[in-house]
Amino acid sequence: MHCDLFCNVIDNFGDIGVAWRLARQLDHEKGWRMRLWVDDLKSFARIEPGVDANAASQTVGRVEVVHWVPGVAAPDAIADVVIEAFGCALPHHYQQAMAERQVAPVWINLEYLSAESWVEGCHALPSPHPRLPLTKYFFFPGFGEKTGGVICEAGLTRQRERWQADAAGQAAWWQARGVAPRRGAERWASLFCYENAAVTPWLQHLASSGTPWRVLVPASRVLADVARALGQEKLAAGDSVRLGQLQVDVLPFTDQAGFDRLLWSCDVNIVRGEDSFMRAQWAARPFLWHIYPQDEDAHMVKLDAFLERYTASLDGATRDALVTAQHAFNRHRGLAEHWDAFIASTPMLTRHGWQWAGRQLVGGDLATRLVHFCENRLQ
Ligand code: TRH
Repeated sequence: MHCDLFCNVIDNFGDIGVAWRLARQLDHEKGWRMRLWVDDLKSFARIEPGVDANAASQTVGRVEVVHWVPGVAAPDAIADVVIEAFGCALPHHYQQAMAERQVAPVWINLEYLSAESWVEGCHALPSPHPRLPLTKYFFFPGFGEKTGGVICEAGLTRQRERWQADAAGQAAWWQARGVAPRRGAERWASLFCYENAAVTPWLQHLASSGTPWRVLVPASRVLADVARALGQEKLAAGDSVRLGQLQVDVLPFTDQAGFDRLLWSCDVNIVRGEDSFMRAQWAARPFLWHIYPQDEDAHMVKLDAFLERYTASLDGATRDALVTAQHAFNRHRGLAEHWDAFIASTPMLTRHGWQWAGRQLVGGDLATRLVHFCENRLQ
């Protein structure tokens, strides 16, 4: 099966993060020949060091990666399956060539992940082209068997369990990256979120708390809020600063496997967007999600839809602690005040995280559901 996957990077790393993860999985696990068209190779190279940001065409792993200049670069051959990630528009001449192909390709629009219930009614709906004999299908990632599912590589749980059981291996891995080993009862948190005014008082709260905390921060948009808490003018990758009970280590960006290891190493993870949000769930540890902000607070509806599902089987006190902390963080105020209650509920949330992660793959992961869907259409 040949597949062209198109990705237009709107901002940050989530668009390419999801597209790259899916391209690799379809290649490695499903045996598809993947060609990934990306309009922003610089962002891609930040999360995949094997990418040459200046190459018009290259092979990374076994995936063919093409620098897509919309309106200029046009695919020469039409694949069996054509995926446009997040509604990026396909070139008109490519659509024309799709229509002229002897067997029309399966055309998929891969949508953003949402836990909202309407997703079940919209997943897999066809949309006939207004002029050409082509049909595009909306493929909605989601939670539940009537959606497109969520991205998860085969064997990920085993890899995570091996990592989390190997304290010496973890210490060696971190030491090789200049991060000192865990000190006694020290707890670790990762912080990968957008700018957020709740971060500065929260870090100051950790600095004066009864527990030693290490916060590991990939060098990203939140750094100014972190620097403010520590009384620093600026922070950069490699910096390590102490304030009372708190030590903050600023990390360089790594590839996606390295990012997983960060999440697997921490007691609590703070993540954002779409892909790191899912990776925190696969880490099976308590997490806070800084959801991508949208106009008119539309993101708060999405946040609540997720929290409703995620907390459905939790007891009232644990649910309240989690939901209150999530709301405070996403409203950019009050995380410091609600942090201790959230942390007190982490033993329950850790157990819950394990069960939740296991349940999300009933009905298959996203790549498996996508392959079945495309194969059925092609028959
Ligand atoms: O970067 P994000 O905020 O991305 C997105 C985009 O903004 C997108 O337009 C928006 O619609 C979406 O959010 C909701 O967050 P996300 O999705 O978590 O993507 C981050 C990616 O970066 C993820 O694949 C993990 C990866 N990553 C690394 O590979 N190495 C690193 O060191 C870090 C910190 C992240």
